[in-house]
Amino acid sequence: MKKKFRFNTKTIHGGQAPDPAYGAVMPPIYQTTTYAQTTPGGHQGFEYSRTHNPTRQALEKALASIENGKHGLAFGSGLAAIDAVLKLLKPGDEVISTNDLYGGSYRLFTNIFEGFGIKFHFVGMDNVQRVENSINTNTRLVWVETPTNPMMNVIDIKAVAQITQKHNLILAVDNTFASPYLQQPLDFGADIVMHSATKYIGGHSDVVLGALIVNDADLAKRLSFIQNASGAICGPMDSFLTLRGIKTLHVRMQRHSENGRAVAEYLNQHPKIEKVYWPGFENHPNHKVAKAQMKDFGGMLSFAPKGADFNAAIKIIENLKVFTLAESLGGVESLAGHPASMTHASIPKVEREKSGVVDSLIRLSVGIEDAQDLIDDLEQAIG
Ligand code: P1T
Repeated sequence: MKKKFRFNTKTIHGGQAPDPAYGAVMPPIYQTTTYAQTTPGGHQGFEYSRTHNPTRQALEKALASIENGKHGLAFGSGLAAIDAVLKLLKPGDEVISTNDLYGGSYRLFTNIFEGFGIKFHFVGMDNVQRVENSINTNTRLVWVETPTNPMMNVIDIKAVAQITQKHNLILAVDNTFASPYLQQPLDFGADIVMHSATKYIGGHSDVVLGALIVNDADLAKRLSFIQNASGAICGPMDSFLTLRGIKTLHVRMQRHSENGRAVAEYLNQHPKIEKVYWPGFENHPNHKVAKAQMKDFGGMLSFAPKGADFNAAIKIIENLKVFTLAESLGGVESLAGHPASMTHASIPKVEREKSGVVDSLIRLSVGIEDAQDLIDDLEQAIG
C-alpha cells in the first residue's frame, strides 16, 4: 500500500495483506527459527529467522508504510536500531548530533563508538547554521532527535536536510517523541528515520523494539546486511505486539496530544511552576517550525518547579498517584520521570546542565486517561 491512502488507513492496512496460509487478518506469530527446504536453497523466501521471519516482515512493511518509506527494518530495541545506523561508518568518520538527546543514545555514541574511532560533535540544532559550521571533510552523518528528549527542542528537519544534501551526508532522524502520526521525516528530506517503537508505536508498555525506515534501495541493502550480520533482531511475538500497537497509533496520538495540551496549559499557569517545555506554546523558541512540521504537539513535556532543587522535584514525583514514576514513555498510561537521575544519568552533569537537564527538571509522558484526573493528580502533588 503506497501513498494514495491516508495515514489512519495505513495504520490498519499498510503492508498488511491477509496471511497467505489461511487468510488470517492479523499476521500470525511465526514462532520458528528455521524453514524446511526441499533442496539446499529451495525455500519460499524464508531460510532462517535472523535473516527473515514472516511476522517481522509484516511489521517491517507496516513501519515503512506509516513513515511514507519504501523499506522498514525492525530491531530488538531502539538502541539496536541506532547501533545499526552507526555501523554504516568507519574509523575516522565524524558525526554531528543534537546536543540534547536521549541519554542512552549519547552513551552509545561516546562510550562505544568513540572507542571505535568515530568522532561526535554535539551541537544545538535549534539554529541549523551550527550544523553547517560543524561540517568537515570527515563528516558522514547528521543525527537529529526532534522533539528532543527531555527538553522538547524542535529541529527544522527540512532545513537540516538541505544542508546534508548539499554536503552529501546521511541525515538520520530519531522520530520517537513525535511518532509517524505527528511527523514524517522522510518527506522533509531525511535519509533514515529511527524509532524506539518501545514508545508510541508499540504504545502499551509491553514491548521493547526498534525500527529504521528508508527510501533509498542501496541504504536499505546496507542496513539489512548489518541487521542480519550483527543480528540484533526482534522476535516474532514482539513484532506481533508492535503490529497490534500500530493499528491504534492514530487514535492514541490524537488523545495523547489533547491531554498533553491540557496538562501543559495547566502547568503553565501554575504559580509554583517556573517553566514548562512544550512546543505547542507560541513562545516556544521553535514553535513555528513545530507547527509547520508536526500535525500536533504530542504527549511529552518537561517542567521545572520554581526554586526547586533535586529533593523538591523528587518529592513532587513521589506524591503523584495517577502518573507512575518510571523510565520510558509513549504508553497509554501517564508516566513521570526525573531525567537527571534516570534517563539522562549517563550524561556528565556539566554536559546535561548545558542543555537544560537540571536536577529539578521533571519529565511527563502524558497518557490517554481523563485529562482532568491527570490535572487533579498534579494539583495535589505540587501542593
Ligand atoms: O529503549 P530503546 O527502545 O532501546 O530506545 C532508545 C531510545 C531512543 N531514542 C529516544 C528518543 C528514546 O527516548 C529512547 C528510549 N528512551 C527512554 C527509555 C526514556 O525513558 O527516555
